[in-house]
Amino acid sequence: MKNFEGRVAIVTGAAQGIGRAIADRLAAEGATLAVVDINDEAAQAAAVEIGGDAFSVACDIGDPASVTALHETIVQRAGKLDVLVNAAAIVPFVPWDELTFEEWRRVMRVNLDGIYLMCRAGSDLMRKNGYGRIVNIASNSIFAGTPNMAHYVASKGGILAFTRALATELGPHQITANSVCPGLTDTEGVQQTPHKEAFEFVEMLQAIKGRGKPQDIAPAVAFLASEDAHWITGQALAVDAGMIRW
Ligand code: NAD
Ligand code: 4PL
Repeated sequence: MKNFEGRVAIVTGAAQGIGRAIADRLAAEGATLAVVDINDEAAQAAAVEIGGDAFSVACDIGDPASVTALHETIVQRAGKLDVLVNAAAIVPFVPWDELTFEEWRRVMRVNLDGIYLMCRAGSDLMRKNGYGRIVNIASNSIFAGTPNMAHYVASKGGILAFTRALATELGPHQITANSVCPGLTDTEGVQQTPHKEAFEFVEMLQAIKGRGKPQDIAPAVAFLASEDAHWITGQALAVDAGMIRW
């Protein structure tokens, strides 16, 4: 079903991993897709692979000027914004004893400041048409208290709470805001960290066995980003084979 025909969507972090799988899914369902990532080369390659009218925009979501420029480009290239999926983040592995304030700030700048900047600019654009779907990617680590990423877990908890508040602010404009909380997922990013050793451990806690892939996360995001989800806002959905329950 072409759920996103005539819809313009931004997916951040779409050069690889979970963001890429979400971009693939929305484009396959007809969205005009902006592949947004700080990794310009990989974002360009992804947009070419996705094909159709997908285009890439290089953006550092933690930089206000970069986010403003991105939204100007969206207006020029697509004329409006219907869907914003914030998947870009830093996924660190830093034991507590090694966690410095500098490292804390590095992660907060992207994972929390970046979400604010994208939602600020994105929702201002959506309001012009009185329609919008925002999906922010949090993590089930906020329920599990996953080790070696206290700053990341804090940033993701911030996303969950912020998204609840955002839903209240944007409801009057027919814009929904929800978060999705993936469990450990096999991505390029995770493969570059010791988190890749944790798959067997999380599988033990999952109701459904197996190793989470980006393609396991994308359908839940696509649903919350669809017109059908108009009566759902301020919610958080765990997509982790039943590892956590709430
Ligand atoms: P990844 O590291 O494979 O990909 C992240 C992408 O974000 C990269 O392409 C990177 O270039 C981009 N990015 C980083 N900083 C950016 C910035 N400042 N501006 C723009 N783009 C930037 O990550 P992933 O594993 O696919 O994770 C995607 C999302 O899912 C993240 O929000 C992550 O926190 C979340 N998540 C991942 C897992 C997991 O186990 N992989 C679990 C739960 C939640
Ligand atoms: C359970 O979001 O949710 C490792 C790395 N383990 O990034 C995550 C779990 C990781 C997670 C995450």
